[in-house]
Amino acid sequence: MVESNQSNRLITLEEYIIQGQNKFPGATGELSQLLRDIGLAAKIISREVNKAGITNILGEDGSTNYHGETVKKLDLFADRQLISALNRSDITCMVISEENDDIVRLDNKGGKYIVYLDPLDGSSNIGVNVSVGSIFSIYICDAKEGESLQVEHGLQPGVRQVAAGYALYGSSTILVYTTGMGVSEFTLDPSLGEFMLSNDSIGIPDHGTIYSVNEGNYRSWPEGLKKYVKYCQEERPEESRPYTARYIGSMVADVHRTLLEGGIFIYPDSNQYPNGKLRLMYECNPLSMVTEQAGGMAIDGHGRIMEITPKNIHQQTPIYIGSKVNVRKVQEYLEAHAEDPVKS
Ligand code: FBP
Repeated sequence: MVESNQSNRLITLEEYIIQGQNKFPGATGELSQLLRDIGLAAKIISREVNKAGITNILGEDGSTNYHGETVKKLDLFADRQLISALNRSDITCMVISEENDDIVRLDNKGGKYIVYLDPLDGSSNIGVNVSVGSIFSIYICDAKEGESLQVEHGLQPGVRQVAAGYALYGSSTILVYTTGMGVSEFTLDPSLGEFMLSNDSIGIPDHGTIYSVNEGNYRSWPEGLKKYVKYCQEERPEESRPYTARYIGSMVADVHRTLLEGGIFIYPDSNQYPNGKLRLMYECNPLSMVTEQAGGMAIDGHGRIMEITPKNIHQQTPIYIGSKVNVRKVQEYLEAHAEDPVKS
């Protein structure tokens, strides 16, 4: 918990955003407003998630998304809440969301920002009361005055994000974001309905003893990854090995734990997912920006996630994200065994 050093009282998200804005005399306040809009939507989604078992919002909607995955009712509820919150203030011109095959042009044609959304990450965990989250990634729209908005305006590499973050609906609801100057965390106080600053500078340990990957796909992993997981499991007490395995199955929750405790989260390419499962623009880029801003690393097995030039708004990528020492180690194994055929 972080108290304001003047009055040792808790700081709200609103106050913190305005304090941040005041550091930049030229700031227009638009990005601040956008972060507030997302904060409001996260509160509404949190309220629904917390009582999902007693309202008719669990279960499937009957439709499928761009990836052929069954869409949950809560996915669509979260999508609607976030898009309507972003439509409230005329600063966002376009939204790209996991739940919409195509770009969503908002009423604010002249809006300055493009927002990518994974409205509810970890859908497979919704019905079993395990943490889920909402992920966002914000870019400047470089469309010229009067130019009609196209997909291409959204196809910007992760390094061009101006802000990114997530809400995590777990034992408590938190909002974590970066605008490129470190990572801040806010915890929702339901009694006040306010996000209060709980950590104003998240820093990931350089090395961690937790590895997080769905070992169910082990047989068709790259050989280098198989060897890395064997390395994690070897008895070397002097090097704190074997590591511990943790896998929640909600990327937001697995990456948040990795930010706080160190280690690595991995979703590799495999026979089932030749390009990886997770989505570059609304899962991997935003969580990579947060992780890098916290002092960590995020690669696709070869290079930096945020330097990938996107070709499709829904494209997937393998991801290895977390503490620098752990990510560099797995990269060594992947490069050393890059030519090895997969022995499935
Ligand atoms: P969505 O729920 O937004 O589709 O996200 C995909 C996801 O649930 C990630 O949160 C998670 O890391 C991964 O898929 C789990 O996949 P698997 O069940 O194959 O391990």
